[in-house]
Amino acid sequence: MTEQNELTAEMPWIDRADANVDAFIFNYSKPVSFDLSEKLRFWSKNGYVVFRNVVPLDLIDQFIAEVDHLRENFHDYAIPIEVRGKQTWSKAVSREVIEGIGVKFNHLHTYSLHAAHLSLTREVTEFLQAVFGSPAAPMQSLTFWMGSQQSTHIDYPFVNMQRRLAYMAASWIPLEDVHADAGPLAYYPGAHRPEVTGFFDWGGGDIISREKTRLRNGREFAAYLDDRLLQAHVEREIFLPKKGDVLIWHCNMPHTGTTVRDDRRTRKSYVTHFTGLDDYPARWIPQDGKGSTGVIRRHSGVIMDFPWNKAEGKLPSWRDHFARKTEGGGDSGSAS
Ligand SMILES: O=C(O)CCC(=O)C(=O)O
Repeated sequence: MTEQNELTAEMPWIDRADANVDAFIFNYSKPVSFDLSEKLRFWSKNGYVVFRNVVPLDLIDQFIAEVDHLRENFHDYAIPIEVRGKQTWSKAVSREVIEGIGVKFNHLHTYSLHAAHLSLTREVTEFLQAVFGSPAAPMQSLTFWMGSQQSTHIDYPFVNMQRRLAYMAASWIPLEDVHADAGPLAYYPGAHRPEVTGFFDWGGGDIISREKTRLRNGREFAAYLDDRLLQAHVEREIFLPKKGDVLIWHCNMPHTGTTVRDDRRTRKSYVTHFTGLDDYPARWIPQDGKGSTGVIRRHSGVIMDFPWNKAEGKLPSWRDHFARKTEGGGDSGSAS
């Protein structure tokens, strides 16, 4: 069981009551390509930051082309997908499901080199390294074609493999300009503070949603959060980004996929859930010293392929990249 104090006892420095951004900046020596002081202050106050026009558009187009290929040939790949909250595999579903609402491709950062590079967007890895105190290390990713319409939630009850629970954050990258009728994401500025959200009890005082032991469900969680947000008078902000922008949110930031008012409109987007390398789940670290089918380092972040993934299941960009590395006599397990 995980109690409230496990979230609050070991928080990243910026979340602690004594956080001193000036002192941090004075002592910080890693390269940063933006005004880190301004972003850290904004993060501390609001629980999110946005970088505009930083994600290379050609990288997004390459990723979209690869997801198009996957959507066309989904039966050829055993890629994990989630359909309206249920985990399954691309091999196991029909075309109607793949093209419908409420579908997420999971973990494409370990199947597609383009996805991996999106996860390791420079501004994101630089910012998160400053927050976590160790290199940004993706643990999960989600790829959406349509608006998710997910009810209000916070990530850490579901994303809790990291060693210290509070060392988690997410990036959200639009793969196209987001239209107001396409079910944009919304979040609640300033609500990342535990005083605002409190702690939802999933059963017996546990703040984690565990499939086997939880006594409450996502609908109850959403109702709880909506009520807390109403009581605290926190208004939601609807995120209408342009392709090229990226949002990062705090592990305790409530967020929701708003209603899709026009289901002819796609809302292509790509989410990565991160921790810091110091908090990366130990059992996921490849034991052979090289990585099972690949390690990708870029812009100070690192992606380790899951030890259980199989090389045959990879999408073309990942396969080609690591094949080239092997042919070139380089390190087949590591790439930048
Ligand atoms: O993109 C969305 O609509 C929701 C994404 C989300 O809730 C998440 O990644 O935790």
